[in-house]
Amino acid sequence: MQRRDFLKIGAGALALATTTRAQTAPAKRPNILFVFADDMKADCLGALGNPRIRTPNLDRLVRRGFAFSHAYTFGSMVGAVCLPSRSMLLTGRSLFHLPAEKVLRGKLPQFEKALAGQQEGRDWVLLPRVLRAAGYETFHVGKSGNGFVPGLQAFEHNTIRDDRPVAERTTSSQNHANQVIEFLRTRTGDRPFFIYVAPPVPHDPRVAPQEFMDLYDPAKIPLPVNFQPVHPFDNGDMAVRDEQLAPWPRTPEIVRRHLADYYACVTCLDHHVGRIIAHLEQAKLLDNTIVVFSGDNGLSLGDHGLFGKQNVYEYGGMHVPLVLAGPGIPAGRSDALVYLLDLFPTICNLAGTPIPAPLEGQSLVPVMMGRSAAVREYLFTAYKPQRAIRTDRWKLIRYTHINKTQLFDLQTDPREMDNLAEKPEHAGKIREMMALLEKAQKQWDDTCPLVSPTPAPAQWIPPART
Ligand SMILES: [Ca+2]
Repeated sequence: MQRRDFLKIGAGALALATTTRAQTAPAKRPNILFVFADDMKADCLGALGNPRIRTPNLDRLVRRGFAFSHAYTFGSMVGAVCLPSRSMLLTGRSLFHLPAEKVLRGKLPQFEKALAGQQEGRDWVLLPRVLRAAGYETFHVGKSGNGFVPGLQAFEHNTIRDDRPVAERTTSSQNHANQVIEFLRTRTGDRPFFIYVAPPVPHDPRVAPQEFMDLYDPAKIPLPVNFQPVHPFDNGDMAVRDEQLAPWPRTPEIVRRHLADYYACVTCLDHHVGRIIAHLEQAKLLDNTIVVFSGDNGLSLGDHGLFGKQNVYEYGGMHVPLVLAGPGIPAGRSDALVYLLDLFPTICNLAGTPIPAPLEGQSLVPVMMGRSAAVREYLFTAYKPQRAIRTDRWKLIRYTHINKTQLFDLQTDPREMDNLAEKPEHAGKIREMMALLEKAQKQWDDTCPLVSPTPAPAQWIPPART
């Protein structure tokens, strides 16, 4: 089905979000609170199936809202996966259509030219600008490091709280929640609000107040089932910053310690998200507020011997949780394959404002309203030389620098432990998935060759301990 067809369905499905209604009854538009965590693993909410972690407030959101179990950021060509992720969120553009990294970081003036349509004839739009034009009061508080600077500057109220020093990180979730509550307490007027709160949590350094650390005994946290001491081959970025957070070979003890610290930070974040939601309820704003919770990218914490987000495994760099709850959104779940860049058009739908033409994502409203089971047939992700394509059932990863392929049957092997590419009976499936990967590359303007004429050695030897 073509994008326009989906948009037509979306507009028809959601009575409160039609353009006509929005133009005639702007006062009824919902408020939007968007909580965007930093390095948020897809499998770290209690209500989404993790019995070890305590997330009571986000669990309540999941129970009354709509959760997408297969949500992904598109990928990255730099180690800081956060940067393109946050840029795609606020521009609605896909990875290979983003401006250069320095422009995203606000270090070059080209972005303003691009906004004016002077660069490659493109007509750039930004989520905060679109919502502000639709009558929203827009507020951002979040980290500046690896944030999308021109996007953040487009907010009417923009407070950057980086909280880099470790001592401050313990109260990072609290500080961000305080800022949001203060904004809600002191704002005047009756415009709907769009709040984008993006604390650097649970990103490392993973520290939380002791009461949260005390909830998790590392000895009682099970290892990931796909734990390995060292990733079995060179994935193209084996010693990037995040991978150096733990020595090689990874040990069960260090993985458990990292998981305990990570869970403590997530529970702390959950607590302070709960404070914001409690304030909305107290102020009688919650009934007309859509709450969105997600994260900029996933993370490996011992999975496959990896510790960072610089990979395309399912429980690695690109897979994130995604929950929406509020007026007009039914309780439900979907395993549709969705991107974070689908949120821009989705939020436009929910806010009752037209979807700008340049957006590349799909509104998820038809899925939430039960009018459609999917928005796309396959999902493509990319990280440096790594390329992945997945369908509902099958996943192929191609490491283009070493000409290595992995094939997984996600139906029977969701943690990607049994590489079927090494079994001759799957040659046909590999050809089929490689063809799909090439199709996706053409669709998204990715020019990376899938076969290297001069492949690097696949073996990787960890650096010696100093
Ligand atoms: Ca991140």
